Amino acid sequence: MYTRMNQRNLTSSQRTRFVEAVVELKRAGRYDKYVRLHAEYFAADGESGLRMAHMAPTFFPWHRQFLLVFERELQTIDPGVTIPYWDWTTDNKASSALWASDFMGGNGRRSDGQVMTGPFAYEAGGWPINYGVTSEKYLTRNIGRPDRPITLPTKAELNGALAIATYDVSPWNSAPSTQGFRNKIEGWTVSETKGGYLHNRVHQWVGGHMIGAASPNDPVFWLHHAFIDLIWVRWQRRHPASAYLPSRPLAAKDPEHGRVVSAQEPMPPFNVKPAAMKDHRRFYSYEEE
Ligand code: CU1
Ligand code: CU1
Repeated sequence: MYTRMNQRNLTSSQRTRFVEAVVELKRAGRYDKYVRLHAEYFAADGESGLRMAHMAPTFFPWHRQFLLVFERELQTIDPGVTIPYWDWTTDNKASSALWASDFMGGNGRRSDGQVMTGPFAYEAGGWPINYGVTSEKYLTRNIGRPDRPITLPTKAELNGALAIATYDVSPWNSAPSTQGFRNKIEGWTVSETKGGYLHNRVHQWVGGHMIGAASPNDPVFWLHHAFIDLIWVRWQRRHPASAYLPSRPLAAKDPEHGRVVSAQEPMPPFNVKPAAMKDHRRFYSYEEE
């Protein structure tokens, strides 16, 4: 049992240890499989087959397991390291210490989006992009999306989503009309021109590699998703009578049959069911608890 901290409360040594463990995973050739795996399980509504990481109820439990596997591998390098979370309702500016040179590094430069400062800058030598949806070898960001400016989600927006008592609703996808908690947080309920809602808008706000299926190329991915995971925890506390849906496999005649996983079916590539992931305290706790 270990604790995930708010990134703003990490000591300077904790910041360094997290970064060093991540860079060591990359150096050892053990990082990029997470980028590939995330891309592989990023099936959209328009594609065929099972949807797992996104546009599906498994959005929360699949990412919980994904982070857990990554975190355990980080701990083989430094047993004291855990994934910090980034509360983007509070640390919502490009000037936040999150983006300092001893941690995530700064924004991409204007000409090509290349991140020039910090441990993940290409010039620093420790962070080549080996598997991307574009051909750049360097990490890119475009904070705030200056050509069509967007801001990070507010506390009021987050609270609005947390008030929804139903976990997810049919058709369990990215339909803008879908008003369940999962899609409200994941963010397909607001158009892309507005940056999407909560989770999606954070990916859009960071920009560069954080947009799209290969988003774990930017290590801030883990901090963003640790907060998404904490949001699920907050929602469970607020709605103790609510649970993961769908609770049972969908009927064969349901158009979503074979496309979404119910509470007691395994989530590939992991051999775990959503129901087994509901209590994070089996694995870790959050600093705010
Ligand atoms: Cu994801
Ligand atoms: Cu994400």
